[in-house]
Amino acid sequence: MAIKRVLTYGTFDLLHYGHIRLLQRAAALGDYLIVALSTDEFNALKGKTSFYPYEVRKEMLEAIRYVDLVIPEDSWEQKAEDVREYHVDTVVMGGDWAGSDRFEFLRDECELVYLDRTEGISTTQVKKGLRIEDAK
Ligand code: C2G
Repeated sequence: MAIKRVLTYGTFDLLHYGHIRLLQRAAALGDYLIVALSTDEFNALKGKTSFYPYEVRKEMLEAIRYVDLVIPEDSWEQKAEDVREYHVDTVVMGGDWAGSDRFEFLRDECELVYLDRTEGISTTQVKKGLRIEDAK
């Protein structure tokens, strides 16, 4: 039986249980989970500044049992190529991306699944809750 490969994208800054629950459910959809992690440069394109740099965010994701491989996400345009290059069967994202042009075109390349977000937690809330000054 062929290995089912799943791919998801994100910044995963200040890793929290909302991220973990997304990764856990994404991993359950296949046998191998790849996370395309936004680089610091790509975050700048997204208008985001992460508290932790790419290398730290990558290290933390690699420590999660549900994650098999972390690759860099450095452009909006790489997704179709990622799906082909890594023989991905399913792309999974949280529901805040449901119906987005950034992902819907992938339906020609693979299965596309949106999972419910975990309510009550977000990186922004963590920052506010811990009174962390916005990363400069
Ligand atoms: N997430 C979730 N529940 C939360 C917070 C986040 O399910 N409470 C999910 C998001 O829906 C996303 C993943 O966790 O699927 C990573 O969240 P972010 O790091 O905020 O990802 P984002 O900045 O949306 O990056 O090209 C796409 C982008 O890279 C996606």
